[in-house]
Amino acid sequence: RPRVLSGIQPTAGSFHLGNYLGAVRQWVALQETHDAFYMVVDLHAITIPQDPAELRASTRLAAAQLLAAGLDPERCTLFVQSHVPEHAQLAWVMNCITGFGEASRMTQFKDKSAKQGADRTTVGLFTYPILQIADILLYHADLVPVGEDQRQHIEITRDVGERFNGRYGATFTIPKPYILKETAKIHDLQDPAIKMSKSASSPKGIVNLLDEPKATVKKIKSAVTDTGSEIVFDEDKKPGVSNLLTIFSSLTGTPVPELEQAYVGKGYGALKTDLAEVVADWVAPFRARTQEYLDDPATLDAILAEGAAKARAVAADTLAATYDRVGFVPAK
Ligand code: AQP
Repeated sequence: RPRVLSGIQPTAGSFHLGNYLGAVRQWVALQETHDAFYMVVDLHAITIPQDPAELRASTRLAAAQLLAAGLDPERCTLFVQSHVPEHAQLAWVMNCITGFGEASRMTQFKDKSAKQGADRTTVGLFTYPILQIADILLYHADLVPVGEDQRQHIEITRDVGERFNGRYGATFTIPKPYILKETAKIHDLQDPAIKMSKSASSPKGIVNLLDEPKATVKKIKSAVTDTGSEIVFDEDKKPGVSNLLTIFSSLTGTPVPELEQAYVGKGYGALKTDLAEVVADWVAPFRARTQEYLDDPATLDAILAEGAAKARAVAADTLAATYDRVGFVPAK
C-alpha cells in the first residue's frame, strides 16, 4: 500500500470548515486505501506564543476531533508529534541541508512574520517548514493530503529530499501533494478573497466545527454574497456564492451544477438558509462524538500511545539510516 502522512495543528481548539474540507476529510478517505500516518503537530504549535495548559487541552481536543471526523485507529496510525522525538532530531539534519535563501522564500512565513513584526517572530516560525520536511520524510510518505496553502511546503520537501538523496545516496521517498481541486481552498465567509484561517479570519468569517450550532447558522446566513442574485459558480465574479456552493456540494455530495439547477429563480437567502441547515446537521453528531472521546481521556491517551509506538518504529529506522548517511558514529 502506498503511504500517506499529514498533520494538523492543535492551535485554537476547534477545527474549522477549511481544515475539515481541505484536509481531514481526505485523511478519512485515504485510510481505506493507503498506509496512513496522521498526527497532531504540537511542535509546530509553539512557533507562536502558547499557553501550556491550553496546548495540552487542545492537543487532546484535536485528537478527539480527528477520531470524531472518522479516523479509525484500526485503519490508520494516529499520534502526537512530540511523542516521536525523531521529528525534532531529523529536523536538525534538514536544517543543515536547506538553504537560508530557499527557506526565506516561504510565503506563509513572510505573511505571518510581516503581521507579527520582526521582534515577535521566532526562529521556530522560520524553520517551521523544515520541521515539516522532517515530518514527511521520516515516514517515506508517497502522498501528503493538504490544502492549497501547503503546496509550497511540499515543494520544498521534495527539493530537500532530492538534494539529500543526491548527496548521500537514496534515503528518502520523494512525496507528492494530494490536493483536491474542489476543496483546496475554502474561503472566509466575510472576505472571500482570503482563505478561511485560524489566524487571519474574523470570528464571523470562520466556521468552527465546535461552535454552538446556532452561532454557525447565524454566520452562514450573514455570509457575504455578491452583486446580482443568480446562484452560479463563478469564482472570479461570484467568489462568495461559489464558496457557499463548494461547501454545500462537498458536505452533501450533490454536484455543483445540480445545486445551480435546484436554485434557479431562488435568491441567495434560500441558499444560505439551506446551507446553514446542512452544516448544522453535519456538526451536531461531530460535536457529540468529539465530546465522547473527551469524556474518556484514558481511551484517548491509549490510542495516542499505540499510535506513537507504531510511528516510532518507522521513524527510528529512518533516523538511524539518515544519521549513518551523514556520517555520525552510531551510539553503542
Ligand atoms: N481555508 C482552507 N481551505 C482548505 N484547506 C485548509 N487548511 C487550512 N485552511 C484551509 C488545511 O488544513 C490542514 C491543517 O491546517 P493546520 O492547522 O495545520 O494549518 P494552518 O495553516 O495552521 O491552519 P489555518 O487555519 O490555515 O491557520 P493559519 O491561517 O493560522 O495558518 C492543512 O492541510 C491546511 O492546508
